[in-house]
Amino acid sequence: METIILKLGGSVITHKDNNELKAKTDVIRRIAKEIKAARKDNEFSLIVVHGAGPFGHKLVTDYKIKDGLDSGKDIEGFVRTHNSMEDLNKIIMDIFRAEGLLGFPVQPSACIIQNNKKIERFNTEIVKELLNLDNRIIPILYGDMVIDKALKASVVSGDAIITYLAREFEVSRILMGTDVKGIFSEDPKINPHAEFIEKIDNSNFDKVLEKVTGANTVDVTGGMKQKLIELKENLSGIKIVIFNAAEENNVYRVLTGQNIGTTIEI
Ligand code: ATP
Ligand code: IP8
Repeated sequence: METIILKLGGSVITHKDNNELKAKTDVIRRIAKEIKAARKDNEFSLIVVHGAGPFGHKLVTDYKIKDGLDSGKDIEGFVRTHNSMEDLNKIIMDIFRAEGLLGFPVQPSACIIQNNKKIERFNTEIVKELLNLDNRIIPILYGDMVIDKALKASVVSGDAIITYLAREFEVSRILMGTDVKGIFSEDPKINPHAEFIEKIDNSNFDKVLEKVTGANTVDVTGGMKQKLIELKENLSGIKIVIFNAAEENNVYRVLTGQNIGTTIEI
């Protein structure tokens, strides 16, 4: 049976655009219903990873802890950012539960240690065992603040978690839900005439990357550009789809194998 990783981008599930600490509960509910419908039609194991939006990026920026911890106030920032990510995760968990999904939170800060902003150790066994126990269980992880051997603590993005998991598990597809149709020749929010790119492979990757920028929002993990670099550095041979999860029915469509968004095969 195939194992799929689904990313719910911070831009989809929170008000990342205006930097407000509010979850888009209607969107999360719709996505939960679409996951449920897809599972009725197809059998697959699913891991969900969600981004932070302002619940993480705003706090890390306000406390100025992007590059590690220093003073006592930074320690407070580290703890409060993690607390805030748990708040967002709880909103998602409650909605998934209300919709009848068996979401199971796996707290990244309790199983990941970084060294200079890179994952050094990640105990993925619990995720593996949850999926082995019953494939209706959906482990849910998220971008978080974790212990860092060089910097005391640092941010781990949902995207870094995904690439690590994908290398550990036999993942067939990574589906990255964001708030734009896929990858464009330029940021489509800045240039509405930017050209949509349907397929990225080794022949056009570098050219595409030149034109991709970070997010226009408060984002300490590098936005779309860092997402592509992360994927290229760590994953080859896995099909990745970047798609618009803010658009109705797209999560259902992509989970059931319909062709939408930008496909990356590198
Ligand atoms: P998070 O990382 O917080 O989970 P996310 O996964 O939803 O969020 P972002 O990091 O916010 O994704 O990146 C998505 C944003 O990237 C889009 O909203 C878009 O404005 C921006 N972007 C920049 N360059 C491009 C490009 N060439 N093609 C598509 N989007 C781009
Ligand atoms: O939104 C960032 O995760 P991302 C996590 O997946 C924090 O990049 C704490 C800012």
